[in-house]
Amino acid sequence: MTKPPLTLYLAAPRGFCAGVDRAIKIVEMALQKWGAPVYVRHEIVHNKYVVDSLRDKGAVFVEELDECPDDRPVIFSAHGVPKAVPAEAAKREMIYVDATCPLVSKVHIEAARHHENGLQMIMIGHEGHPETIGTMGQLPEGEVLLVETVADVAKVDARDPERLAFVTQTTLSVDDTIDIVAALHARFPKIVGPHKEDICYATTNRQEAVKAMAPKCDAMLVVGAPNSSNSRRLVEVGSKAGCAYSQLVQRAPDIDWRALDGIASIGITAGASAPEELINEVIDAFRDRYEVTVEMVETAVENVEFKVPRVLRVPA
Ligand code: 0K2
Ligand code: SF4
Repeated sequence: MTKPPLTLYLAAPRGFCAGVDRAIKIVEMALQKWGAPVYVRHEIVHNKYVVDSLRDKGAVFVEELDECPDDRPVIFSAHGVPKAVPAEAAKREMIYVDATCPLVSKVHIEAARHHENGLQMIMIGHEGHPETIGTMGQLPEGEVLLVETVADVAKVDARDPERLAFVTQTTLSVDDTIDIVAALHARFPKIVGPHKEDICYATTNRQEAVKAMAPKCDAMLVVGAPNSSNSRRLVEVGSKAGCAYSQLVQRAPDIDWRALDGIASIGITAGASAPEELINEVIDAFRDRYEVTVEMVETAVENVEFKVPRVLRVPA
């Protein structure tokens, strides 16, 4: 039977970012250095395939430090942790390695600096997300006010409206955040913050590529996990940019072929925590059913790399 033709648009950049790559390597190096088991507090990155592969090599994933024994190393995930977490690990004299992405750590430092200058902080982020918990947890309880939407800005109860600063989660929707930042500036003209926001290069680039790709596609799939904030934002960006059927899939078996019936083009991208193996698995599933012509939609070239410490340092 002849296969129907299909144009497969492939977004670039897509998939792993420098922070994810570094975090995974840190777990692998820790396993080599200390042997199994090495504990990891929270999924090192939000991807089941990555977590399962590391678990197979001897990593043990837990949500809280009190689930770890004192005498085994523990790694903190790429999303960052509240200050109390390394403090507790140090108190228990544990070996710990912080795999927080350097771009998240940069936001932690910004928040601490504003606090030292006596400014009250506002964080634009998603409630309950580990990165938001980690960034807010850099300062004492109650010092950071969370804002999720433009509507939340009106509800901010500032100690002194003239002494405020803001930071953001690194994986937000660029366009939604522009609106929230504008609302903050409108209500608090003296608010201090980054030039635009703290959204990282990888989040920005993946959203830009989707914006260029979505209008060409009959449907779009984002390879990524349901708990991956940056992946979910790509689905939203795809829908808003003109591709009404934009869906998240973890792996090829998640594809709803019936919903794709009759398409002539498909767009494929992946969140920053989705490995290329899974993207290839999805592409191969299309090749099985269609006569595929791949067209790249490249809006940026990334060459960011974060150094992994050559020798994992044990904190003093
Ligand atoms: O996008 P999320 O913050 O939910 O996290 P992941 O899907 O694990 O992607 C890596 C980003 C980690 C920190 O920014
Ligand atoms: Fe770092 Fe951005 Fe990747 Fe998060 S998405 S790990 S902030 S590079």
